[in-house]
Amino acid sequence: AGRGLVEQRHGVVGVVRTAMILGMWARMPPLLSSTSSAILSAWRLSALLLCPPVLSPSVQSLLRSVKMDATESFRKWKRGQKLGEGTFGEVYVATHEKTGEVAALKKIKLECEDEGVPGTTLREVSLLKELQHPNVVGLCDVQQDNHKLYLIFEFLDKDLKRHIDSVSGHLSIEQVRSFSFQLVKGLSFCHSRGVMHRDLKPQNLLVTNQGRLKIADFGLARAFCPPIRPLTHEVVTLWYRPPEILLGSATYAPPVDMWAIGPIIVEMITKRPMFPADCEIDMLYKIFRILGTPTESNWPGVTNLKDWNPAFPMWPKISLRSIAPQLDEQGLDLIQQTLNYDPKTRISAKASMEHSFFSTVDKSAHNTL
Ligand code: INR
Repeated sequence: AGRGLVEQRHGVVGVVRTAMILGMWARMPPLLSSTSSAILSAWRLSALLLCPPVLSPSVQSLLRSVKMDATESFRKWKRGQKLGEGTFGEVYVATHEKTGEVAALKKIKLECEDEGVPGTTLREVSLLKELQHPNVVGLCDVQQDNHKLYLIFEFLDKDLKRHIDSVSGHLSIEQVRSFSFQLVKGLSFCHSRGVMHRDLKPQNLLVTNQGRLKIADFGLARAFCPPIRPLTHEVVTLWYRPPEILLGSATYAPPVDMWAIGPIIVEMITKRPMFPADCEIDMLYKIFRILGTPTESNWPGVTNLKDWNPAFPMWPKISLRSIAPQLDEQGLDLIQQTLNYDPKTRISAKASMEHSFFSTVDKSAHNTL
């Protein structure tokens, strides 16, 4: 039953139907080590390559690369120390057996492990491989092993949360400006390719000691469909979630990602989360207490949202300056625009790159990988 829901949420019902008719073709068989299984796998893979209605050229090329992995070096990456736990699985440091390169290996938990990796997942993953930008953590390799999927990413020293905590005193305004610019630049690139993040937070922004910022965890929501419950006891953070989602809007659009930019910038400035809520209603009320309770005049249609309650208390708006006093006028204006209640008029990633807060950023300095 879960599977049907997942597929509807992916919006690929048509493809899935075709795939169901084709039965086994839709799911990648695991790559097995014994020769006969390898031959059988190779045969099934070849059959998949001849199946144009289901597979796009990019998936076909991914399948070819997976097939190569099976015959050449089966396990190229050696797993090391655990780095953390994300929505979709555990992340480890990994080293390449031959070259010694260091990478981050993400072990993906699949919903129906016994059936292999769904073709739709592989398609999304192959699209992610093409999402290459200096401010997006690159997906370098995909490895499949016994019904498990491993994604190999670029490795960066630490995440922004750890970085903020490790700095004694405050981050300099120039560092905040530079990180913020790199963040909206990476986001603008992904949005222009039709890929949304859906879960931006300091924990999945990776930074280097050289001041580079790259967004991690991009597009995985579409590829794997977030589990309803977290994988472990870890709590899914609500702190960067926009009001339209909290009020029950079912559609994720790029403004969802833009909302998170405001609280992330404020957190870089103050070193504390802007909306540290412990449940959805607490989250809504924490937003309302700062930005004022939304109304039909600043957010047309808000009262028709599924979880709008006419009994919500009416709070007045307070000045953002009192929230982040260290921030200049331009910075406050950018935050105000990312926290615009109406998603339709919220600033876009592309427009925010031109915002006056970034007028002093050396934009060419951010262009090298
Ligand atoms: C570090 C992480 C360094 N690097 C945690 C971490 C602590 C210190 O998660 C990480 C990653 C990395 C990472 O270097 N590359 C990636 C995480 C992720 C993707 S994801 C890629 O998708 O957020 O789990």
